[in-house]
Amino acid sequence: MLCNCGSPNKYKKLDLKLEKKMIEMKRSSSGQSNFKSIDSIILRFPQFRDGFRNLRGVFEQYDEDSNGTIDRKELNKCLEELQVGMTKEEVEDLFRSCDIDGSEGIQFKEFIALLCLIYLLMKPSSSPDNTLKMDSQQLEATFDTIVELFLFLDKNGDGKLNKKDMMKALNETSPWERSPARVTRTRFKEMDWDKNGKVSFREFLFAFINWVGIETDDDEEEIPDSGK
Ligand SMILES: [Ca+2]
Ligand SMILES: [Ca+2]
Ligand SMILES: [Ca+2]
Repeated sequence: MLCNCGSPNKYKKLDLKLEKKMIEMKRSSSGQSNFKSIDSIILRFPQFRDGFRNLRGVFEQYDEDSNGTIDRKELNKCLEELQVGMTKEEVEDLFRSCDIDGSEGIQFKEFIALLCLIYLLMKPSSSPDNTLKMDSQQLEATFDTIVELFLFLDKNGDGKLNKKDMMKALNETSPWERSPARVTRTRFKEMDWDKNGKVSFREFLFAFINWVGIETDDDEEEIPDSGK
């Protein structure tokens, strides 16, 4: 999934939009956060997993030919039904920026990220009706929490995570307390695909989905660890 390693950021526009959004949200959050530490986040992983699992049905609904991939045609239909008012260009941008394995299609994991980005880009909107028509409060809560977590980690509120903040956050909590700094450095490198020294929201989102681990559906007991 890290095939974008080293390639220049082709989706600057989308990432800039997200960055702005994050800065905005950080400002309006007035520094309040429900998170005290990474520990409190890990405690909520089962909730995240439930939220992601519920999305499986949505994914299958839009994957009309059931090939495990949502192609452009299927995505267009999906966005139409969700009443996402995006231009063709925006949709293409979104499609490519979420198709991170370059498979020319959106797999389940990429779909979660895609919905999260749409949700964010549409919020808050001028018209109250113009929100993602997912009819899922749980899903919105999941996405809101991911954003909250990002804002929690973004100490200086510039809309991206820098190495220092990440290392500090990861080191100051018990699961990583005894782990050498090397582990957190590796984790940071994993997140920062385009190697610009910062973790953007999009990079963070994919890392987070992996971190929560949607592929461990059958294995409830698995404890997320810092390895990998
Ligand atoms: Ca399909
Ligand atoms: Ca893909
Ligand atoms: Ca980066």
